[in-house]
Amino acid sequence: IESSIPLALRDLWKKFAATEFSKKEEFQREVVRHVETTLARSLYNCDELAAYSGAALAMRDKLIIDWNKTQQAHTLADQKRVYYLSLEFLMGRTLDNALLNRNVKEYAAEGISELGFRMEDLIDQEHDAALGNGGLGRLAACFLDSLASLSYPAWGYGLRYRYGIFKQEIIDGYQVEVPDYWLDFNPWEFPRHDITVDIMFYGYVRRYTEDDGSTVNIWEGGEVVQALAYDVPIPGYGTSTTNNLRLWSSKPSTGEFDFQKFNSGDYESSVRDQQRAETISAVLYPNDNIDVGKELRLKQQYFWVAASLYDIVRRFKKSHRAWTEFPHQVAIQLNDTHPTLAIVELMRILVDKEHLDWDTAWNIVTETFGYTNHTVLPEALEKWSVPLFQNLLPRHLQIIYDINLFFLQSVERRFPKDRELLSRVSIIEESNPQVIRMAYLAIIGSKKVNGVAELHSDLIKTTIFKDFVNIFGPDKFTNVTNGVTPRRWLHQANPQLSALIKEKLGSYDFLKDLSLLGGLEKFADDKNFQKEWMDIKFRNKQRLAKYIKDTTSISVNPSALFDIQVKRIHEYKRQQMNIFGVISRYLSLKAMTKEERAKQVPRVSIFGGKAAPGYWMAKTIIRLITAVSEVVNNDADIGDLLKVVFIEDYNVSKAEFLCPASDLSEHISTAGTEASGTSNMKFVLNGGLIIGTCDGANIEITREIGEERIFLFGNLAEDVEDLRHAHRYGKTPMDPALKEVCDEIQKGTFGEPGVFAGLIHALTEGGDYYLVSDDFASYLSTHKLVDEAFKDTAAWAHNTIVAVSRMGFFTSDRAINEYADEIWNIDPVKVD
Ligand code: CR6
Repeated sequence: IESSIPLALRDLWKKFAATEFSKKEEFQREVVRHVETTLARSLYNCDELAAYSGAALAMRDKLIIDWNKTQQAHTLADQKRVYYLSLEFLMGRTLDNALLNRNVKEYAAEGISELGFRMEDLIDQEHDAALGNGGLGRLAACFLDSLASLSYPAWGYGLRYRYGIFKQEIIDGYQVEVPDYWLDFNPWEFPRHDITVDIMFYGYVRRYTEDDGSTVNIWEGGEVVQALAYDVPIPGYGTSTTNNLRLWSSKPSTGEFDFQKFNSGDYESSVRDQQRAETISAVLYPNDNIDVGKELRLKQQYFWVAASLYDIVRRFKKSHRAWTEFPHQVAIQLNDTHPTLAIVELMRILVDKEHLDWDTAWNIVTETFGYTNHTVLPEALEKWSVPLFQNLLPRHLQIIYDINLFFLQSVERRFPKDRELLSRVSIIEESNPQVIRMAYLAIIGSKKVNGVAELHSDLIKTTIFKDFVNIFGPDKFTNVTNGVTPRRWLHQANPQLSALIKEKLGSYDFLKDLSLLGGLEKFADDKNFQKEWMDIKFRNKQRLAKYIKDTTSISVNPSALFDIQVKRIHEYKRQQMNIFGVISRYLSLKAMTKEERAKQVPRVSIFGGKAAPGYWMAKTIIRLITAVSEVVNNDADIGDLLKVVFIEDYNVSKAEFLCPASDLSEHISTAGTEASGTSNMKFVLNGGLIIGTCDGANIEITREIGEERIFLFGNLAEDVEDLRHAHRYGKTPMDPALKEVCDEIQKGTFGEPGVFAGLIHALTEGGDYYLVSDDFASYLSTHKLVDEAFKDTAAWAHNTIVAVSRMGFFTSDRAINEYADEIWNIDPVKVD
């Protein structure tokens, strides 16, 4: 490419090429320049927000220079790339992370302080980028950090929602949703006005025969919407690799307005068309682990998948390789079934547009895709109604029918006469209306299918995808246990702990190779080290106590045991069991004498999490938590012995200061329901212990850190079916302690009992599907063990140090290396 540009021009360009700041004064100059020119402010009206903006823009310039270098290096290297398709990227804030990943925070903070601000305050000005619901979206964000940090040539593709996950307000104890308009100032994205793709919807399929006798299907769309690319640079840690996250935004394809309508005076309808187009990327669906089957959601999925594939194919075609080379240049990972249409769209491109024969195209497709399953919950498995699909994507439906036909024919050849098998594995479910089972399509169209923790990967093989293991053989199915990035979840969230670890291990190398934490174990009994370790925990708890005081006016004692459950509110995650446990503790405390009370370990029970706006039970659970907190926190008999706090609007930034402040965190889903969980990893990595069920990644955490360091309780996944069965046939009397709790609620101790009737009903007539009663006794007795263990500070310190030293496995770097080696077949590219 270079040689096509005249030497003189190249020299001139090089002379004036943008340079990166690399010391304090240069950083300060960039900040002031941005404040004065980009933002048109001055020394006299530069507030914290303007100073944040200046710092962020200066940092962005630095990232973009490395981003350019990286993209050039990747083009030159011409190696296989991976594309991570995810409808959710829960990025949180960027400034702090970028400063730390680029190792400039120290001098930048000094520079900011000389300019009259505190870096901490500026960091706090940033709005979270909350384009996700929970674990799945945050996992995608951790994976981007690891991909860049390990120098893999990788792109993320997602949607640029104008509104991320709603903000949660608690009003009179109830959740109220407030829209999250986060784009008023977002310095981290670059609109690419030159990168647009027209995306079709609706219309019909025209079929005709070519001169050579072959049939051609042409989809003539009804509606056309334009996808516009926004690029977000993703800096790696300790490398200049800066990858790209490309988010698509929708707009009308004919420009601002339909001018014909506009000129003919039909102004309103031309504006309506524009709004209709913009609606596609307007809002993130706020559901976690539940499928609602709305047409707009399917439009979002196709819009994003079609734009991304167009982009990927365009990049591939620049290399003028044969189509059969495609899987050697491109790996596409489907984050859950949301992007499954990519399989169909690539078939459409190869067959209808590039005129490959079906089998060649299908071979390419099935060598390209990988599918990650994130749940076994039946209500979360995506199914699209055939009539809806027929109307919106008529050609894609035909292709799905063909994929299904050829698949079922091959199954029939191998398992003749097994009619039941055919109907069980058909992509089309014969319900009324018929529905398309997206997970089946994803399995059939992918090379590899993985679950996200060992138990989960085993469960999908033996339950929901059992037939497919029979058909394809076990090798198609694999496990990649989730991980979290230690850059954000240790170094950034808990700088004091990270610094202490560095002091002991001699360097920050553990942030790149988390197994080096193993070197801490030999200090686990060192009294001085234990003290420094516990002092840091205490300061993090003090900081949280102050936050709780400032935001809720509840006073909590930082010496109390901080017990935290923060995650989306879901019946399967069993926040209801936690709050029932809190009520039970309250009742026991009330029944004690003064002397007995004096021996109890003070507790602060902290909850946080959003309920999907339409999930009534989840909202009732929040209401019970807030109701209990009103009663318990104001009971003079109880004082500091028990406090209950609900943290409003749990999000990534709040997770960053909650994780370092826990003594105990709760991961108590009904066994077999939580695919992995990732906050369990974050809490242990920050020196907290966990109480949990034998579910998801808790099991592997136990294997790594040792069962003496985790408070496991409850029934096992293998027993769940029988227990549910027993409930259905009325064979399970309610646990007596739980009965007491229910009676107390029904007495009105926590306000009008009618409000909570649904929760009680679920335990009784509802058949206790999540087995709260079955696990309650062991849950309570395990909490007693926790109290006892907490009294022995030295042993507690020892256990948390050993646990942290053995958490190396749970870095997302390990997970990404596994994907790279076993699923994607990609190698890193060095960027100098
Ligand atoms: N809700 C799982 O429930 C897992 C993440 C990431 C989830 C959770 O256990 O850790 O994915 N599943 O793998 C889905 O979103 C479907 C989640 O976040």
